[in-house]
Amino acid sequence: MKNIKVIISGLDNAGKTSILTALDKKFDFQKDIIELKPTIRIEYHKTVFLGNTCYFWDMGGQKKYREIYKKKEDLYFSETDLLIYVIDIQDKERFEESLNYLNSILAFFIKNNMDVPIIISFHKYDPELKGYPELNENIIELREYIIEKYPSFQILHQQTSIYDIISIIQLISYGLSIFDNKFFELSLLLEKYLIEFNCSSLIIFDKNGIIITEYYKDEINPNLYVQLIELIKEHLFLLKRIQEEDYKEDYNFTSMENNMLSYLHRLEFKKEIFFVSVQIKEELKDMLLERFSDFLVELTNIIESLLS
Ligand SMILES: Nc1nc2c(ncn2[C@@H]2O[C@H](COP(=O)(O)OP(=O)(O)OP(=O)(O)O)[C@@H](O)[C@H]2O)c(=O)[nH]1
Ligand SMILES: [Mg+2]
Repeated sequence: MKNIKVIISGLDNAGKTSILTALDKKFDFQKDIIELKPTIRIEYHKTVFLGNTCYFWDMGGQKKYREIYKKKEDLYFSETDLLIYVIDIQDKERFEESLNYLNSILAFFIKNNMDVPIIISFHKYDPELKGYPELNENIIELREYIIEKYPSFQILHQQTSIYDIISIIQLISYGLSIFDNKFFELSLLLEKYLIEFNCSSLIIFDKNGIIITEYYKDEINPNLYVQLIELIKEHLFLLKRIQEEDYKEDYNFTSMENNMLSYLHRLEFKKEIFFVSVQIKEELKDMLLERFSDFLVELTNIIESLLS
């Protein structure tokens, strides 16, 4: 069992606390305060993911705080396992300031030979803004700049908005999944069974609704995608109910539009609970059920090695 320290940084008003609040509401993250001497109170949010306890440090981004962190860098930034850096992509005027702040954090990591994986959250990418070319160009530019400037870091990125809860879940899930290369094996397994079941999507959640791994059909059309998002939302909702009501059913089929079915399967393993979520055409249901136990055997093998 490991403790994972995740720093969430970015300028004031970037949306860090909002991101964590969205997660708290949806899942059972526990909120707490760490008293850090001398003056600052850092709020941290905690969850357990695959047997590891993850602490998310919400680092207030106002200038006066940034100056304090700078003075006591060791206290705040040492032993960081993952940096999530949030940039408000609607606030072009402050891109430069934000990149400077990112630079000062990475300078600390470089100075101390810390090989910290980084996820950049291009935040406030609200659903209604997705079609704006200027916004998308800004993101590409920022991304290229960052990747070019810091070739020695492993940098992932994700567009996020608090109005798109899936994007927030993906942000956290990608972040946590880079700690173990067995996730790669899981991804291959999902790819294999996606083809075998001929389904549209295959997703594994932990009991808090954090995505452990996911796989989608390549040629997913926009209609299907909207349905898929609805399905994930519904499954997260169901997950929450299952937790609250101590629901014991092992699976649940729900009919969706266009002869599609959503299937949620509960898997209990070494006292940990996982969920497999599948979106599939109705006529393929029997075939799915026939082959599902083989899939579960292979899945359990990998999860076992992840938990050990
Ligand atoms: N449009 C939009 N607004 C957002 C989003 N996320 C956060 N906001 C807004 O941005 C403002 C700042 O959000 P906070 O979460 O307080 O920002 P913060 O990064 O924690 O700021 P500091 O604590 O000062 O560092 C609030 O008014 C939020 O409602 C988003 O995805 N889209
Ligand atoms: Mg905040």
